[in-house]
Amino acid sequence: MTDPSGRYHHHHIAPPPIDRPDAQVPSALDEYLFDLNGFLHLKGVLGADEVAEANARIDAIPRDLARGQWHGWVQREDHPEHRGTSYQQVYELGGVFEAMIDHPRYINYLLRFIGGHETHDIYHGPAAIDEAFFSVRGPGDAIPIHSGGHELCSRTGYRYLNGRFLCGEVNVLTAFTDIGPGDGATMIIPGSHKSNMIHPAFLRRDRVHEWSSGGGGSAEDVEGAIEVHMQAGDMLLFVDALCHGSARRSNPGERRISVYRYGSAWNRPRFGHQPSPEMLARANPLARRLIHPRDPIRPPGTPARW
Ligand SMILES: O=C(O)CCC(=O)C(=O)O
Repeated sequence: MTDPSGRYHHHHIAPPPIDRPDAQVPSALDEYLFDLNGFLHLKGVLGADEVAEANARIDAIPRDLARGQWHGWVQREDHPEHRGTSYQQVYELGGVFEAMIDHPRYINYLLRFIGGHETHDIYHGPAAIDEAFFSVRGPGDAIPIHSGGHELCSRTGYRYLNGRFLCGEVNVLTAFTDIGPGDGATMIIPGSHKSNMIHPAFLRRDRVHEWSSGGGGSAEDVEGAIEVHMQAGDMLLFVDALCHGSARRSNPGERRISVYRYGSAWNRPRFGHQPSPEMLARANPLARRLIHPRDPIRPPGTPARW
């Protein structure tokens, strides 16, 4: 409503442009629930054939690949085995993993929730992938509880102001196996991205030990944390500031997920991974900017790496 006196200025800025009009746009309810809870459960995004294809690409990686070693442009992450086995840069495996860089089911959600439209952030690009990894966990494996609004972290934090989101990092966690009770489900505390206080569970545990070799921990004893049960092909889209972790797997077999993390294009990738020249050459223009926001500028004649 216009103020007839002209005294008051309307501070609610216009909605941002939609970057991919051909792709799904978050509804008003999606935005309300994401703001309220810090996550959205997107069901049935990948079909059974896509899940099978992705699992086959993972199965092509030798199971004895040592921590830190490479399979083409995919690297096994060097973390303690009580968190299972993780492979970084899985979009390099192609197929479904490559399509997930800018998947039409969620790309507009990411760009809306990361925000920065029509601001200085956008000079760097629409957004960027921080890391893209696949995690395989067996019996006994888990990840401890971490994150939460109390951290006030630029990289992962949650913010909404004047009609715009400004999330530091939004994650797309995709299930490649069905995940139910005993399977080591992801655990979250709904709404904890806005928490002003540290959860007391953080204070009663040896956090260095539980993340270290010989340690281990899960989110199971954390009051308020709930398991997110998923069907293979479902996705959990959440702001990283949400307090999260996983249950410990007690069932036989494996739990398989991927996590693609996205943030502002002025970020750098978490571990410094770079896309391969082949990947850069074949990626569509938006996907290319998400994995490689900027080409370096050098004096004429200076050879680029690629
Ligand atoms: O493994 C999970 O279920 C949760 C993943 C997680 O904690 C993370 O991506 O930071």
